[in-house]
Amino acid sequence: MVENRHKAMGLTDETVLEIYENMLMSRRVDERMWLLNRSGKIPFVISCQGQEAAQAGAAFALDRNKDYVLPYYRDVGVVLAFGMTPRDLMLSGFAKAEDPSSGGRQMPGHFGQKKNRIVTGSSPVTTQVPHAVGIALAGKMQGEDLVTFVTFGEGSSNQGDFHEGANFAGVHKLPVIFMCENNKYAISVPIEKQLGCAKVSDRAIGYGMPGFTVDGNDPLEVYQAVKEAADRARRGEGPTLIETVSYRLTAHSSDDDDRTYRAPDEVADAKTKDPIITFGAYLKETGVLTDELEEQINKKIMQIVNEATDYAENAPYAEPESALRYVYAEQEGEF
Ligand SMILES: Cc1ncc(C[n+]2csc(CCOP(=O)(O)OP(=O)(O)O)c2C)c(N)n1
Ligand SMILES: [Mg+2]
Repeated sequence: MVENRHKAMGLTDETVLEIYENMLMSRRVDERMWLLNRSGKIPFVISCQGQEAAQAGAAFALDRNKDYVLPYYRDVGVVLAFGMTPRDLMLSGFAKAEDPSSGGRQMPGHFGQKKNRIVTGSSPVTTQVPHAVGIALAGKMQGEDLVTFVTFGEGSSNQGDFHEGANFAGVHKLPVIFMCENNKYAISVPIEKQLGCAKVSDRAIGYGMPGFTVDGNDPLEVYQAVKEAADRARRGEGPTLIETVSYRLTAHSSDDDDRTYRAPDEVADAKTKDPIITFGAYLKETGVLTDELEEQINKKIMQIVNEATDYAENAPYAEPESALRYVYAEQEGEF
């Protein structure tokens, strides 16, 4: 038996199993999207594969009934944990009218769902960062108990939006958690050519906030860091920058061929640290997961993914006449 780390952190067996299920659901939805793309059924995929542990660990450390999330395009695990369903994600993949993010108007990965406080984002990377800071400012001014959680890639942490948002949050001690999902690439550009500093988290000191780099393949380590950041934010002590280090296991998107810029050995090596495998092994070693339970969970997840796929594939597209809806103001009652 290995050391039971989750118990020491105050997490129950049920919670860590939920975290694992979230990771597995994210992976299976993503894998299905690739199959659908390669068989010509959906136009585009941008993957969460390799980042599920960071996403699940973080989301479970937040208050999923109160906090606001401003995810970026790979955050399948975050949005699932905040209440988006596999069916919702598939509706977006197929660009159907019922897609909660945009009614089939935006590319997949532009998650938005008002009822779950998932705030929609734009395609220019990092624009969600100042939005998260603004929501935190509004919450503070209105005396609301909320934290905003915003994610972005390490390449995107070079955009001005990150620096302006981080500085403003630092000055005003706003309840924001900045989480950089460092997957070592920005499309074809490797980490060594992206940053002048050693770690993304080194930037925190410049904005007057604590910065931490954690193992993005370990959901428990991420959980701990985000929990402490959320507690700090709720105490009025301001923002935190967390960098989760993992590896992008797929090409950048379904329109990219990563064989042109990285060696197959590098990807194969990263797959040995795949968080789905390593966290599954941890749960087995601590006696939380058995072979039978694993089989049951897999079966349940595949059934949900199959149902979501069928539903979305058969769902109607938006009416062409509705194309300008949400672009121009409409008469009251028209929506
Ligand atoms: C402002 C802006 N510049 C460029 C792009 C094109 N683009 C989309 S994703 C991406 C790479 C982002 O890399 P990173 O932030 O590391 O995120 P990752 O995709 O690796 O998760 C780029 C350059 C964009 N969408 N917006
Ligand atoms: Mg990246």
